[in-house]
Amino acid sequence: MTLDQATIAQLAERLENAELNRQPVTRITDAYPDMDWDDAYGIQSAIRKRKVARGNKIAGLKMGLTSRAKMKQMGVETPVYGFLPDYGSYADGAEIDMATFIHPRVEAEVAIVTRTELSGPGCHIGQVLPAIDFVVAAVEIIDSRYENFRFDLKSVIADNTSAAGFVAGSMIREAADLDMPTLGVVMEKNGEIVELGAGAAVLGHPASSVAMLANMLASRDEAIPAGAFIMTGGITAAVAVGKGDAINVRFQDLGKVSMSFK
Ligand code: 0L1
Ligand code: MG
Repeated sequence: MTLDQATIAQLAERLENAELNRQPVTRITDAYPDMDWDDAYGIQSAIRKRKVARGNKIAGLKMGLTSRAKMKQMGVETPVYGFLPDYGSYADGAEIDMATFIHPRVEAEVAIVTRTELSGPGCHIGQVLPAIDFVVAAVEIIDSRYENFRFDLKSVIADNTSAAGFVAGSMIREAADLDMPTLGVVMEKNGEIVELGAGAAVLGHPASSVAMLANMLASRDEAIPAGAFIMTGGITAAVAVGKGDAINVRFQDLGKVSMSFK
């Protein structure tokens, strides 16, 4: 770690205020170019503690930047993880208030709910598959707190990987009934197809993303608890949304997820 606790706390406050007040800020590595990965996850963890202290619950965990399309879109090379605050959970079909966000984007994901705890290091897909309770379609709403989504990997980790909301579908399936890598996804915006993809876009298999999450958490002496809801990462590139837009995502074997923005 290169930052002291007072600076970590101050950066967590700055980024959380940007979220709560919908006022974007410049990326934090401009001011702290020497910050390291522990600093970045330390700031994210301090934001999480601020929310929990205020009475928010943690609805789940997320992996981000798990596909080539997303890495290319954002100009980065490594997956990242974050947490999902409860107030970002929207029902399927919800009309979502644009005033909640700065410049939201949506991406289609496979979500996995665990039955048993998973811990690293050394966690692999062979341990993840039997630990899955069920699989559900989901759409993540991301909203960077940085101006123009301009960030680098450490800045975006500190900003809780742009997590802002999610909508889960209503059909739940057992992992054994799905071929997750070939599971197709079609995203429509206002009735037009804007993105297409398949589950393999997520590190070859969405369950591999869960294994990677367990291994990344292990380096902070944490594990994935039983019953965790995990967004495994975008299958499609993220699509910008604005007032009046309707999003409908069809998932092969998992039904559809829709929402609109007002
Ligand atoms: O969930 C994601 O893949 C987002 C990770 C952060 C990068 C971004 O804001 O696009
Ligand atoms: Mg995502």
